[in-house]
Parts: sequence; structure tokens; C-alpha cells
Amino acid sequence: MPKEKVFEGKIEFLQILDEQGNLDDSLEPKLKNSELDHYYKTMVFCRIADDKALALQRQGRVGTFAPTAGQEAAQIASASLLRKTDWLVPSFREAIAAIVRGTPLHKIYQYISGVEEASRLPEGCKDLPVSIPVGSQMLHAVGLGYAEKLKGTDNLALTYFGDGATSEGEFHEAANLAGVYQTPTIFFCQNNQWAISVPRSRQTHSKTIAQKAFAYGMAGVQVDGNDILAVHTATADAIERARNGQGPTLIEAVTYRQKMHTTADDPTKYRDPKVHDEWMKKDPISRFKIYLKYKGIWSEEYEKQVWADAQAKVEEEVKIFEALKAPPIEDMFKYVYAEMPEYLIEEMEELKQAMAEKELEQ
Ligand SMILES: Cc1ncc(C[n+]2csc(CCOP(=O)(O)OP(=O)(O)O)c2C)c(N)n1
Ligand SMILES: [Mg+2]
Repeated sequence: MPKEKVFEGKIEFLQILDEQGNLDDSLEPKLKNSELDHYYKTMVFCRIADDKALALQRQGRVGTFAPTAGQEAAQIASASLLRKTDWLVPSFREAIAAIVRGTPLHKIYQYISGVEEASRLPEGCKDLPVSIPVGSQMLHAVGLGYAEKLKGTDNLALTYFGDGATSEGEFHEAANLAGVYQTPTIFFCQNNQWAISVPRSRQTHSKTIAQKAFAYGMAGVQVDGNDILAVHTATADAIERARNGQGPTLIEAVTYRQKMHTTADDPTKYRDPKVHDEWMKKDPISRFKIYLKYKGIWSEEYEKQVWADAQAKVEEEVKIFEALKAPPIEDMFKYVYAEMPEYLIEEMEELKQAMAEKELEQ
């Protein structure tokens, strides 16, 4: 009996603007100059905000956080294309997406200072809070998408996760469920090459993360995550599918974590500096700048202005953040149990006393 081909899949790498600035005209998205300008200004603002957060952390003015430098194109284009009525379901490295969706920077600085209250979003905001347990958020995005489908809306849920999260059971459970129920869910994987010190090559033996889409009966695409035009196009396609009842999509955005995993990590211990330098040449902001030049938007003057304005805006947000009153220290202990156990009461009293002594010393 002749063999019958029952399945064939192909994953394409979508890139529109390469590292040298070569543009594939046939794929160029039709974006207005004002939109391109907005993308660039957001990229610059988020880069400065990230650098500032690192400086504040090193000075003890904020706590541990996960830097975002290098992932601007991936997050800005994907989050910008959502409607306010769509759900955004992040992990812990999506400060950029949160900013795009309207969270003020001072709230992010507050959150990374340990003020849990800062993740309480305004009524009607459809961003879920930061999710620290790796992979757990994806299932929520499937449920939310499914709920929208049952309600008959054309809203969708987009969830972010890393390359490392694809090794968690939840990724496979969520992807399977989304495929079976054809939910309007976008699985947006930021493959930034690392999961703390574990390289992408140790997460999976498959050539791409995108091809895992086939196993769950959904569309999959690999995109240059440092090319904002390509991320824009891949996300727009996935959104169209989701809104038209054509189910979920897995997008693998190939990008790079330029800094440390979190401020508690030192990547020089495990990263090859030569490989790091190669990736730095693919920086999404420098790449997009070439395109803006080509479109006649960019000039030396424009560049100076954009960076100066963003710098000033970040400084303003720092001022707002630092003027906010820190919540009482008891809050750190209060909400873990309905009734505080004895040992927690002791810890709280101990800390309060230590702080009072410190204050006396000053
Ligand atoms: C369930 C669980 N296991 C382990 C950790 C510790 N941890 C935090 S981030 C991380 C790596 C995540 O890597 P990836 O998914 O690629 O995301 P990235 O940090 O690169 O954005 C690990 C292992 C955790 N937070 N949750
Ligand atoms: Mg990663």
C-alpha cells in the first residue's frame, strides 16, 4: 500500500528589516509616519526606564527586578496592536508591554520596590498582574480567550512567556486546550536565548519553538523579535485569526536578553562574551533607527530630542515614585494568612524594632 502523507508542516522565519537595515519591500507593513515615530519614542522611553531602574536598584532605591533591554521590539509591537478590551497576560519581564498598555512607570517602580498594591490596576483594565511562577499564566490566557468566545465577542487574550517556560507542563496543557477549543489566544514566546543561566539549546531539542504549534493544531510562526516591523506583521496576522474565529497562534519572537536575568544574577559567569557582542549588534533600537532614516523621519536633531524628552519623562516618573509614601511595614506580613501565625508576628515585631533602631542611629 502506498504511504499517504498525513501531515506536513513548515515554519518560516519572518524578517522584514535585517541587521544591516536591508528592507524586504514586499513585506513592509503600511504604517503611518506618526505610528513609526510613536514606536521609536516608546522604545527609547522603555530603554531609558530600564537603565534607570537598574541604577535605582544598585543604589538600593528599588528592589530586585527583571530587566527588559533588548526586548523592546518584541513587546512594543505586540502590545500596541491589542485593543483595550483584549486581555494581556504577562509573566515577569513585561514592564514594556505594561507601559504600552498605559501603566505609568512610577507604578512599575513601586511594584519592584515590593509594593504589591501597585499591581492593582484601574477598574476595567484587562492586564493581568505579573506572574512569577514560570508558565502559570498561559492557562489563564486560554480560559480568558475561551470565555470571550463563549460570550460571542471578538476579544482575545495574548500571553507572554519565555523560552524556558516552554519546558513547563503548563505550556503544553495550555496550548493543547487552546487548540482543542480553538480559543482566541495568542501565545507570544519571547525566546531571549536564556532562562537564567540555562541556554535555549537545553530547553528543547526541536529546531524552533514555533514548530510546537503543529502538535496542538494551531498556526505557528518564528519571527525576528528584534525587528519591530516583523513583530508587528506577525502579531497583526495572529490577531486577525483570533478575531475571525480561526483559533490560537504560537509566535516565537527570537530576541536577546541584553542584561542579567534579574538584578540578583551575573551573566558574565555563564555567557560567552563573543556571542553576547554578536547579539548586541542586533539591537532592536539601532535597527529601527535605520528604517526611520530611510523613511525620512530620523535626523541627528530628532534623535537628540527623542532621547532628551524620554530622559526627562523618566526622571519625572522617578520623582512621582519617590514622593509616594511607602506602605506600612506590617503590610508585608498581614495578607499571607487570615490569622497571622505566631512566628510571623515575631518576625514582624523583630523587623519593626530593627527599623526603629536604625532610625534612631540616623
Ligand atoms: C515554576 C518556577 N520554577 C522556577 C522559577 C525560577 N525562575 C524564575 S525565572 C526562570 C527562568 C525563566 O526563563 P524564561 O521562561 O526563558 O523567561 P526569561 O526569564 O528569559 O524572560 C526561572 C527558572 C520560577 N519562578 N517558577
Ligand atoms: Mg528566556
